[in-house]
Amino acid sequence: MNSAQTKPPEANYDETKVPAYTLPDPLRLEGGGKVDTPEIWRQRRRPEILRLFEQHVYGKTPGGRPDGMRFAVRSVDKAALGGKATRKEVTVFFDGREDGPKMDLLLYLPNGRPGPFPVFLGLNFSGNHSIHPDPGITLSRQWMRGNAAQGVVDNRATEASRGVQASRWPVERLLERGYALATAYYGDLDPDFDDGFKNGVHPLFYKAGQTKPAPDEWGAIGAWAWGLSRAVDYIETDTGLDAKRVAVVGHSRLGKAALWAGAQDPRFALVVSNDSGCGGAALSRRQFGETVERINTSFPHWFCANFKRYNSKEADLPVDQHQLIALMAPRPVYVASAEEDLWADPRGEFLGAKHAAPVYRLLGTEGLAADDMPAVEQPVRSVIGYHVRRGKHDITAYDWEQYLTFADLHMKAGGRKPSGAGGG
Ligand code: GTR
Repeated sequence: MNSAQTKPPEANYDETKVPAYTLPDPLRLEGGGKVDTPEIWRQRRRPEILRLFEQHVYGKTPGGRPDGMRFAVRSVDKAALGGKATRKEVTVFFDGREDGPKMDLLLYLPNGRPGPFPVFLGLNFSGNHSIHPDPGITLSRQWMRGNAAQGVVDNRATEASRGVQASRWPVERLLERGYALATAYYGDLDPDFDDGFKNGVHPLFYKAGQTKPAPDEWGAIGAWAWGLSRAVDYIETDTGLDAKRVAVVGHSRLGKAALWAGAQDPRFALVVSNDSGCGGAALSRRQFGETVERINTSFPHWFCANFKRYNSKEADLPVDQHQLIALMAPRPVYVASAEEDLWADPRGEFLGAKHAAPVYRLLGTEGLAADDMPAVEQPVRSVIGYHVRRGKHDITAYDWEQYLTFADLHMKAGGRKPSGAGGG
């Protein structure tokens, strides 16, 4: 194979070279009718858009909560982090079997305050032990991407891997501000390499004779999003946690997964996309930075096989990513970018948020209180929130401060609005 022929074209970083495009209208039915009442949105248009994302982008999730799924509390320490927190570890056995696919959830709850606590839930990249140096966290035994700097040896974490991602998880700050944290390693759901879906949770749902997902069935992002919903299944059973106030947060590929989880599962009261880029909050039609062809080439296992039809054919996509954000409506959603993260297309992420706003307005909320991209580190805190911070592709203390303040404003006090989450 001639790699020069198969290599996707170079990324565009020039705003003047963004092609002219027309976005699919979230407030127009596929058959052409106008969506001008909340009822038409809920009953017809929302399900239609969700199906289009399933069919063409992320793939259908073949099952919800599996029969036989069970939770086992593996450890509780009521005096973790010098007494500031209660740390819990809970294993979710997806089909009930000890040796079947499972997810280890790590939870921190604030001490010395009355619960039940609102929760920030997010998957992590490097194992639960990586989010904090706390020696009480069980070291993950799962496959990890090779990373000597993170103490990964032969694709397994070691003691040297503890706390290597701590800058991304300001646990004490969350606790101080009255939130619990729940996290799990994304590789528990599907290890992030292209193995034809032999490992991870996909085989749990194969029909007799099936060996890989059908072209319109889920890839890795679908599995990560599914795992986030299974974490909520656990949260619903824990009286220390407020299952009506769960914010799902994710960085980068896990921001794509957080958005897809929030779109499918209305139990998420608030959704945060941090630098999620292509296939996340950024408009695909802009073809700025990472493109559909590029992402499908580098990561053939992330989306459904049908998504590859749109390689270099963004204009043919029946949806664009503003409609994914609109699926959250009227629930609060926060999109964040980083100024130097051009690969993720900060302006495209802002426009994804902006073009979701008509749906939010139809449902009686303000939408996004900005017509133009705000200046760096000038957060917009309407029900659709947005900021672009200084610096690179990462999730930082600055980002978390904005999410905590946004959650205080839109989730902590009243919980979900009486109009209900965007469920149906
Ligand atoms: C990049 C990928 C992005 C983003 C990022 C990440 O290689 O191109 O879409 O997902 O990885 O997850 O850090």
